[in-house]
Amino acid sequence: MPINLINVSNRLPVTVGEKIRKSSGGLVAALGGLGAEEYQVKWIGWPGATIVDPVRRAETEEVLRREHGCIPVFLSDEETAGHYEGFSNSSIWPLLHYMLNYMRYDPAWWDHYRKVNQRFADKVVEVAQPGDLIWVHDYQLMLLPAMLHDRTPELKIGFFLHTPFPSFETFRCHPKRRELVAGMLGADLVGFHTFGYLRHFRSTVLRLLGLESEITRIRGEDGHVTAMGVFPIGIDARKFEERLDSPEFTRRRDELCASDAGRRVVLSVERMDYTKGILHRLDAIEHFLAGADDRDAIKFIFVSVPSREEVEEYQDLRAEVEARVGRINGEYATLSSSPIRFIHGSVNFTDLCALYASADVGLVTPLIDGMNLVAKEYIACQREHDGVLILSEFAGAAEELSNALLVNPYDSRAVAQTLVDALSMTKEERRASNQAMRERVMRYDAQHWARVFIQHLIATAEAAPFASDRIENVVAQLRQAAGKPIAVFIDYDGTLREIEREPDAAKPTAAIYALLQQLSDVQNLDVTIISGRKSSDLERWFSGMPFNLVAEHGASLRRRGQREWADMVRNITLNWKDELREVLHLHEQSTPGSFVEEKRTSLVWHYRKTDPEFGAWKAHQLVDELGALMANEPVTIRHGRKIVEATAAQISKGAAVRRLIEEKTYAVVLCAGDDQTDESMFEAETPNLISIKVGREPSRAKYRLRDPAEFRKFLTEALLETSTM
Ligand code: GDG
Repeated sequence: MPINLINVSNRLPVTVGEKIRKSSGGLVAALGGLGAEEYQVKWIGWPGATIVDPVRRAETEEVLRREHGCIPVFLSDEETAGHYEGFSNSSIWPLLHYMLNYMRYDPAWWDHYRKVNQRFADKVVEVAQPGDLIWVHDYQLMLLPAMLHDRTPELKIGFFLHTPFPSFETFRCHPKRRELVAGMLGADLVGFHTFGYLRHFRSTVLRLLGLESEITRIRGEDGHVTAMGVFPIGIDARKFEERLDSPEFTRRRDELCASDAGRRVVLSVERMDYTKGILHRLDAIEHFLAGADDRDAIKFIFVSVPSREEVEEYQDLRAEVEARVGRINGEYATLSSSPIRFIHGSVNFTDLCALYASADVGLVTPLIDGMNLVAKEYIACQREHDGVLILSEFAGAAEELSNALLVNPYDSRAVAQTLVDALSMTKEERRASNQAMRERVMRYDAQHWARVFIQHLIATAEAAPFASDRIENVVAQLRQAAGKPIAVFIDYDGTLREIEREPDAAKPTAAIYALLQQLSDVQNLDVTIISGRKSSDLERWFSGMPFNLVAEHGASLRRRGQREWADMVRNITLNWKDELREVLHLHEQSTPGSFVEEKRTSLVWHYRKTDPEFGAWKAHQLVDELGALMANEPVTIRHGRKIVEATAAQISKGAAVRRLIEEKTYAVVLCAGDDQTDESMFEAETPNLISIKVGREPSRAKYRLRDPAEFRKFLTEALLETSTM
């Protein structure tokens, strides 16, 4: 059975005009080459034209679906202006490329961006069937993964960013920085071209959202795991190879060689974009020409494909580039030639191959570039002629094409000198450096890239099942027990109440008090609030309630109706605390913002307010240190949410539950919790146990609810309603 893949990108791989035209490009090639027996690919995206008439829309939609496997998201002119030209290309594109001087922001663009992402989400939800894979592309759709995940958590969602991801210091400048990264985290897998971008993303997520991560995994507050990976995109190698074999290629290449006979040709191909370093390159060319003995011996060819012409910065760039080219040509032209042949337009694919193949030097000097396919394509076309690639070290491709002559594009004199060096390399030198690069470029092509990404997406952990579809079982079990004693153990933070950044802020809300009040009215229900908090917190919030209170993960108990707290475990050994306290205080001193909290049976080092990266690193260090130090002591060391906690090993919530349920015969024992410390409750060996995990982390619990809100709803429905029967 083929796997259904829904590919979601801003643009469909076709453009609707008078006729429907297929577009080419890396993505189309990558997915086109996947093989129909393996994958059934559908596309969702904007069709490239505004169609207002509903009849024409319906007709176009039908043709696109039937003949091209494409599902259009129709947008109005206003929407594309706000979403694409505005927010995508004038706000996030410069941000992601470190070009804050070009970054603009308009709240109306943001509204359009959100709305258009929402429109895409509607379409995906409408089209997707259970088991489909969803692959979302690029910076125009950064909110889409979270929108989809919130609506349909069982969908497998991949997100690939084709641009760089900048450092936190840059990313933090955007007014919607948090929303954008949170949007990406809705995906099950997020892919980047290089490890550098992945590293920046992790550090940004940590600093903006406070979420610590492993190198390839981030777990959100709700337990959802986003895997991350490095997937350098490749070119459509087969298409290049085939064209290089064709007679029309040979003819065009020979024509080009003949027209520039006696000259060395230096080629640059790119979209007209300020990230591509065109003006800096013109500086380098001026330096080169100023020092050149024979200006007729060299020709620079620029293919500058018109791009984003609605955006002001692009219009300005074009004007400036054209003026500079004019000036250089005026200054350095001879009677027989002028140095730069500038094409503001695109060339057909055969001509592109012929240009690549005949150019002595490929001069690819973006100031920054996610990958840069032109560099790889130039190498692919060096099958017979051994040209030299000069490549910016700031292109993602530089990591793979390390045999190229790597340059800093901002250093125009050095680029000019590298050009001199390139032109004086021997054939053997050129061959030797190109061979390994060409093998790599041809092997790790676009299809390989897509296949690897999809395999990783399939391999991401299965989405955890939710109890909501099995809740009837619990309700039925409770119904059967109606009238008989039921024990209910409820963890507080993250289970009954949402987690807050500041623990003191997580006070019970009026709705929670109302719910607890209702629970306390239910006959035969023994409720215990069981928490890692200190007894004083529990007393402050729940002293008026007819519940048992268990504090410090099961260390002490205040029975319903009593005022005194009692130890739940006899003979707790606590003499390890002195040594441990000292270590924690040393850590507190060396980690600004951290502090030590002392509970009766445990010690906790909190690092929520530290520099997040430094704090996380120190926490790992502390866990290792304490593990070694306390190896022979009855102490459990736990790395929790922004805390490292050492607790007397005899104490656990599970032990507390066991003790309380021994005292009476219960028809049902219901335990609910959200974190690692609650797992011991789920192991209680009682045949009538109902264990409920709140959140998405792996758990031994039999049932699962998404978040505290869902848990409260469950309590209302399951306990209150069954009790009134
Ligand atoms: C983004 C990221 C990342 C160009 N001129 C002609 C022409 N082209 C084709 C090239 C190449 C493509 O356009 C340009 O791709 P790049 O990768 O160089 O750059 P972006 O357009 O900025 O792409 C980039 C990429 O996404 C993929 O993830 O590498 O970093 O910015 O394929 O061949 N094709 C034809 N005539 C032209 O005149 N036929």
